[in-house]
Amino acid sequence: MSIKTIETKPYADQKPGTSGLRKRVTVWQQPNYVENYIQSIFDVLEDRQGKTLVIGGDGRFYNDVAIQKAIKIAAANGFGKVMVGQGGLLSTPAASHLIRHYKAFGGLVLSASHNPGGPDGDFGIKYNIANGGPAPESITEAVFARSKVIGAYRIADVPDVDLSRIGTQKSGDMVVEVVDPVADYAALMETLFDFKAISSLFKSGFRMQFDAMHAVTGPYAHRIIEDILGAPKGTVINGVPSPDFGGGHPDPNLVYAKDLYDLLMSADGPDFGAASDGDGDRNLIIGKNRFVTPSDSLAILAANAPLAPAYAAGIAGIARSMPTSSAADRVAEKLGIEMHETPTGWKFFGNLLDAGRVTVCGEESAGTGSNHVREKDGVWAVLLWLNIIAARKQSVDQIVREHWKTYGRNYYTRHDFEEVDAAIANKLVDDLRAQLPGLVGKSFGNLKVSYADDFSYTDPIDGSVSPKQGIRIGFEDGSRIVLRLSGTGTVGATLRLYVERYEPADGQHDLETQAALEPLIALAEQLAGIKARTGRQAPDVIT
Ligand code: G16
Repeated sequence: MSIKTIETKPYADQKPGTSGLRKRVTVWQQPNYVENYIQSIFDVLEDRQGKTLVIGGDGRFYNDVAIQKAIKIAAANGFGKVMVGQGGLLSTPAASHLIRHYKAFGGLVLSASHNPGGPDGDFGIKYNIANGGPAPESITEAVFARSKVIGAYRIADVPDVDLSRIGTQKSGDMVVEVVDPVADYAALMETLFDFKAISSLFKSGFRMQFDAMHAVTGPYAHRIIEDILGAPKGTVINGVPSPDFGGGHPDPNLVYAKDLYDLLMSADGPDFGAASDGDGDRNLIIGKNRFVTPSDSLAILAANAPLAPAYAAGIAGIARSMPTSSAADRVAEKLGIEMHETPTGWKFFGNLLDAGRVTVCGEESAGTGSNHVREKDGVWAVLLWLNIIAARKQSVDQIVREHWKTYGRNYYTRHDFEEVDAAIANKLVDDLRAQLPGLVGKSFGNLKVSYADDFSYTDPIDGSVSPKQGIRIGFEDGSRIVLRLSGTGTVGATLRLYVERYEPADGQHDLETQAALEPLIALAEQLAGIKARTGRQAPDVIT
C-alpha cells in the first residue's frame, strides 16, 4: 500500500464543543480541514495499530466525501479494520453499540446532530472511545492542542471504498467491512424490551406516528417499528435519510416538529407521536393531547423502567445534566438510589455508566438513554415508552398525570437566543457571574435565593474537574434559573436560559407552562438583561 505524507498547516479553530467539532460545511471544505482534524485525533490515540475503528454518520451533505477521507487516513495510520455502515449510515447510538459489541478501539461519528444540513448547513465529526461513548475532555483537549501544531497527515493512496455493498473489501492493507446499519442495533433492542407486548399493542389498534425528519432513524424505525413490531406501514414518516434533511431542521422539538405536535393535538390524531434528530440520539415524545418535556420523560422512564425486561431488577441510579429539571431527582429519592448532576454533554455520563453507578441518564435537550450503549438513544426512548404504555395499559396523558400526582410537577422551559454576538453574550454571562456572591439570601418577591454559583463538576470516578459549566440560581421553594452558553452552535453564541418551578400540590398541575414560569422569566431578565443587551424581543426557540 502506498502511503502519502502530506504537509499541512494547522487551523486555529478545531476546538471540539459539547459534542465533537461542528462547523459550517464551507469550513470543512477548506483544504485539509477534515484531514487535519482526523489526523489530530489519531495522533493522540496510542496503541491503535491493528485495531478496529467504527465509522458512520447521519448521511448529511459532505458525509460521503469525509467518510472516504476518514477510511484512507485510518488505513495510513495503522488501523487493522474499519467497520462502516452501508451507505455511510450509522445512527449515533448504533455506532456506540457496534463499538461495544465488536470490542472496537473506537469510532468516528460524522454528524452535526440536530443542526441543519446541506451545502450551507453544518457538518461535524466526533470521536468515541472503546466504551462506545464520546471522548472525555482529556482527549478532546489533547486533540485541540494537536490540531494547533499539526504539520502533516498520512493518507493511503488507494481508490474509494464501495459503501453500497455489504461485505468485506480492502483499503490498502486495511480490511473494510460494510455492515447493515440496523441489524445489530435491532437485535439489541429486542433483548431490552417486551416486543411481544408492544406488537400486541399495535394489533389492538394503537396508532402511532414516528417522524424520522428525513434523517438517520428512518431505516431503524421502518425496520423495528413497522417490520418487526408490526405497526402499520405509514406509521413512520419522512423515513428516507436525505443529505439536507428534506430542507428541514432535524431537531425534534415543538418548533421543528410542529406538524407532529398539531397532529397529536387534533381530535382524530394518533395515540402516540415521536420523532428523532439528525443522528438518532434525541427524541420527542407526544401523547394524544399531551406533550412530555424531556425532563419529565427522563423521570417517567426512570420510574417505570422495571416494566421493561432489561431493567426488571431495578435501576442502580439516575444521572441528569445540570440544566435538566430536578423531576428525576424525586424519583431517585423515592427509590433510594443514586442521583448525579453532571455538566451538559453525554460524555459526562460515561464514567458513571461504566462504574455501574447509574442505569438511566437524560438531558433537557431531548436526550435519554441507559447503560445499553454510551450515547443517548432516540429509538430506545420511544421503545421504552411503548413498552411502558403496553404494560400499564394507559395513555401517555394518564401516565404523566399519575406521575405528577405521585412526585409533583416541575414546570420547565428553555429559552434559546441564537447567533448572538459572541462578545455581548460572554460579557452578559461574566456580569451575571460577578453578581452571584451578592445574591445568596436575597429575596425577589416570594423568591428567596438559597444558592447562586457557576456549576463545577468533579467526576466521582476519576476525580477530573470541569469548572464553569453554567450559572445556577436556586430558590428556597425549589425553583431555579440557569444560564449558559451552548457548546453546539456554529455561528456566534447561543444563550440558553432554563427556568424551573416545582409544584408539589395535587390540583396545581394544569397551568400553562410559560404562564406558570412568568415571574422567574421576568426575574432572569432583571438579573441578566438578555433582551436588553442583545436587543432581542423574544427567544428564537422555546422548548
Ligand atoms: C449535544 C450533546 C448533549 C447536549 C446537547 C446540547 O447533543 O451530546 O449532551 O445536551 O448537545 O448542548 P448545548 O446546550 O451545549 O448546545 P447532540 O444531540 O447535539 O449531539
